[in-house]
Amino acid sequence: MKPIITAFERSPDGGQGLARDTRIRWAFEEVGQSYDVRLVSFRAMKEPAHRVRNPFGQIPTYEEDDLVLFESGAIIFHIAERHAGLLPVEAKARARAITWMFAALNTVEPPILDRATTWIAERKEPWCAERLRLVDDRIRDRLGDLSACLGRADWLDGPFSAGDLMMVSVLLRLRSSGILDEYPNLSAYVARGEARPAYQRAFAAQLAINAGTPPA
Ligand SMILES: N[C@@H](CCC(=O)N[C@@H](CS)C(=O)NCC(=O)O)C(=O)O
Repeated sequence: MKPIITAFERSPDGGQGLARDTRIRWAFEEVGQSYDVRLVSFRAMKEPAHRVRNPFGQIPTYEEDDLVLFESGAIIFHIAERHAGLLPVEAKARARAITWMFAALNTVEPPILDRATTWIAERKEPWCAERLRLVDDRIRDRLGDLSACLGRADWLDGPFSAGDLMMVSVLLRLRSSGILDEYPNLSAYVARGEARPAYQRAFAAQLAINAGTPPA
């Protein structure tokens, strides 16, 4: 049985690839594992049948036989543990790649998500511009450090890994803000991630659903 993931029946981003099923699809494509997708509406996500998969009523989830997982980080780690290609074999390099997965999710993604939430939920508030300025400063703190760490390297620690997959996925959310352009090596890093054939296939698959032309 192929693993099954859940994705939005209709993504709020209209197919820009920012919903987190895209990062799972990308991981599957990198390791050559085919998968099925169960599409869920916003209403269905909050119903008991979906909360069995994710207690918070969110996507993405992962099902394989009687194993059910949620949290994109846990799902990608699970995929990377079971297939070659996303985590180095050498123990210390592997531990460092996993560290970058956590850094992406725990250190870099939070202020980026805060920006999205401010924009979506608070943009009509009179203090929104001031709040965005503060949030953007926190993002710049993180990007400045990340940019220094990446330097002129292609990837964060040796060959492309699940750490890069996660970091690029997180940074992609900044594209429309223009902030990423202030860090040319990070912009180029994200572009390198997006140029990978596996990412292109993942992006196209989610776009097809959101454009109403899923593959037969
Ligand atoms: N930390 C979770 C976040 C999951 C999440 O926020 N999912 C979004 C889509 S990308 C969602 O389901 N939003 C709808 C909602 O929360 O009601 C993960 O990485 O999987």
